[in-house]
Amino acid sequence: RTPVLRQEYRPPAWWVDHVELEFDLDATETRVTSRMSVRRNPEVDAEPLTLSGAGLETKRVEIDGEPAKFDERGADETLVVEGVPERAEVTTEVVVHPERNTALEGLYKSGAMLLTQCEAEGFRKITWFPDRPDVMATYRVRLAGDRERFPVLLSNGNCMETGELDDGRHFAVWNDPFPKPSYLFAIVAGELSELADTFTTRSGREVALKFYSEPENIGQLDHAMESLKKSMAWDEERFGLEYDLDVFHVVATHDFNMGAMENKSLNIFNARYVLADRETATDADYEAIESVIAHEYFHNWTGNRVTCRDWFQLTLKEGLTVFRDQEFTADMRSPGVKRIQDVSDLMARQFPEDAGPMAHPVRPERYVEINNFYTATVYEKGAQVVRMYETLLGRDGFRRGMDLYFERHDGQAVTCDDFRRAMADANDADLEQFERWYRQVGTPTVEASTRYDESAGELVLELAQRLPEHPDNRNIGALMIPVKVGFLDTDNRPLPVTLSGESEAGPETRLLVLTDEKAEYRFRDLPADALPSLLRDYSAPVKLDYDWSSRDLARLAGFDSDPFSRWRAMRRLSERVLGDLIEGRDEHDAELLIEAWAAVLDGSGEDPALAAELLSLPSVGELAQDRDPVDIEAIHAARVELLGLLGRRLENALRERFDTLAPTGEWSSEGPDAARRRLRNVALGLLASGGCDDAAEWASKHYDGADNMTDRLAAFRTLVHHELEGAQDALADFEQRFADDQLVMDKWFAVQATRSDERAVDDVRRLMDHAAFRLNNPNKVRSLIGAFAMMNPVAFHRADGAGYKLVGEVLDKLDDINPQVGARLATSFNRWRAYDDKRSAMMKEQLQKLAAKKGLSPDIEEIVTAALK
Ligand code: HT7
Ligand code: ZN
Repeated sequence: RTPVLRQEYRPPAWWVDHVELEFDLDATETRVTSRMSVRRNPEVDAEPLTLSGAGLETKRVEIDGEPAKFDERGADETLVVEGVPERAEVTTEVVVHPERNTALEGLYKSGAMLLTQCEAEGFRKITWFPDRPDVMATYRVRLAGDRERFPVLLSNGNCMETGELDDGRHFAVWNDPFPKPSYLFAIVAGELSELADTFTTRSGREVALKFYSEPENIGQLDHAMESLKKSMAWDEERFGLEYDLDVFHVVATHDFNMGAMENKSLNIFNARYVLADRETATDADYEAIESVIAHEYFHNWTGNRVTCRDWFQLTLKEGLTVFRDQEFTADMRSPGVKRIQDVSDLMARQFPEDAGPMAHPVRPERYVEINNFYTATVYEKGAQVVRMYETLLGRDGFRRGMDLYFERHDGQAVTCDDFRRAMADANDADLEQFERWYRQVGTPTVEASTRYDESAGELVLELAQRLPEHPDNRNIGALMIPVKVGFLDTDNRPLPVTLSGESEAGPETRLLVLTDEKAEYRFRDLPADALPSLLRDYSAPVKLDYDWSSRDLARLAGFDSDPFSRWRAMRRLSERVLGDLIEGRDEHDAELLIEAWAAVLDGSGEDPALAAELLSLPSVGELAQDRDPVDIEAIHAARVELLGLLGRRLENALRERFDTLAPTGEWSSEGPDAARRRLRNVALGLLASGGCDDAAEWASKHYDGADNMTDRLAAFRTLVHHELEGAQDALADFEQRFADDQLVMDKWFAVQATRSDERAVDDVRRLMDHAAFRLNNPNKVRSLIGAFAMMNPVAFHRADGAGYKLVGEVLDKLDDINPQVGARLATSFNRWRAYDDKRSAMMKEQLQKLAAKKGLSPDIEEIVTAALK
């Protein structure tokens, strides 16, 4: 298939100023009439009006009320309308079939509800339209349907009118005064319960907030509502951004391809990011809900009011909005812990993508299927790129840039270059070189070395940067890389960082900006043995190459003032020990690691959440990342051995922590209480890893006595993953207790799918026949098959290929049901070349089988072709 290229962007030949849509709703057959006010774009060469559409049954096409001559081209899914004057009203009428739509893009059915998903190119599955984000129109929408089946009828904007029709039908008219791209369009129709509240903006406008769910879940919406109100207040405070309409709606659905969607004033959410109560949601769920609610709300300005010119600019809205939601969570909870979690997530998910067959810049250059580019690179690395603006310009400078961005571009569809220019112009800064971050592929490396210049009495830090080998990196040149540095003295106290030639003592953390391939920085008044702490706060999305001794890593892990630096040091130390164990070396620094963990446990009362982050080992998947060939069994065995050692050697301290962290007051999902639970559950897991005698008894007691899902799930996981006595009872109890709760059953599936035992393959096969499992439900696919393929390398890479076969079979089916979800799963075969010959051949076989499939979706084809290349 021919890819779309970024360089080939052309402005649209036609604008659409306004659309009137009419929906005659029915699950089997919905009729959609569209009246578009179109206008020729005088700035481009004349072309006939060309509309996009997919799977539409066209009934009528008219120009200004008269039948039009048109050409429907199935191959490129377009409708070319001949003879449209400079300005005209173009009417189309089509029929679509929501019930048959298993891809969950366009108009589809979830339970008894009808709803839409339009980003990126789903609007064309609803009606003929120039379905591209730079065509922005106002929408007026009339929904009509059976009153009993669809008592609630929602669309974007304000409700203008409702009324009764014949035959038990009714209607509602919605008007959205803000011009928007078609991907932000939405409707929802169904029998839904409502939780209502209000928010008064700082300029005194009252906004009606309404959350909708299926009636049985109405009691689980409060946390999401509170999160929304916090988000609205935070965006006013931090960025001066107020909500602009009188209503804001959120609807929860169980059938959704991603997390949530920021449709103008009608956000649609995967139920897992809305519904929560103490019995069914973990603390992590509570935090994720708060952050996704914030993310979608923040899109109202960064994405909706100012949108993307084309899909290559996706990071303009996504990178920026992820940065904003990360900052929000940092403010609501613990900034240090949040930073660690974001970076660790980047390393676990984005680094492999950056090193894999689908590697692309944060602003991709080409795509076949845009849905494949909603990636960790565009989102998470994109957020790190945005964070670098703030690091370079300071918080106030960043705010000035944001203000100018909105002043210049409100109501427009723009590019990443427009954003960068606003940042530069608002601060009188030169950010030309910064543009390279948008073009480079792969994770850059910064090599650092230090030496002491005796004669000058200066400590010298040398930094050099390097991009990975990739054809697209050939003409990039040096990046602009902010590197925050600090130094510790021999008592592990921070030292002022003063550059040679400066008269006053510098700060404890200093920002260096590396703009050349190599640079040397000279510091005065530092002792020769000062311990460098580099890339504090993870100030740039790079790999840092510096040769710390294990002892120095332990010092940084214990005493650096920067939480991220502490976490990274601990991570490196454990990777070093694990590396030695994997290679079968007898000499290793496990004792040092045990000491460092003991110190963390000892001081964990101060910040249990940070302690929980520090007391973790890299996963088998992360350890496999940089290895070639990968020996999964050896990695897993080393990890089990080290966890066992840590569990045994720290047993007393762990027991003591488990006891002292027991709850004393009322349950709350808030930070301190959640942090206490978190560390307590880490302690329980380690005790089980250590094979401590009464681990089974403790875990069962913890399971039975749990009054919240965090504890119950942690105990359940410990029992099942360590195959402790009581695991079978817990499996049965959990299943029976939560049989009616789809979201909790997802957890039940995921725990079994991630048991790092080769028999997990057979369990997954069996569970696919469970009454609660559906292959056409993305949450179920993700929790059982996705968790197995992505988070259980031990079982997925089973030597006889049973794991590959299972995932290959599922992919074959998913390709027909939901290619978008299938394509994500297909990336589990990306590293097939890094395994031993037998495994490698078996993985390749699955990829080839898929590639040979007749009618393979472009989504899966793009992933499979890249992997096989
Ligand atoms: N902007 C949205 C991205 C999206 C999506 C959401 C739900 C289903 C399909 C989707 N395709 C793309 C979500 C976000 O980043 O906020
Ligand atoms: Zn987003």
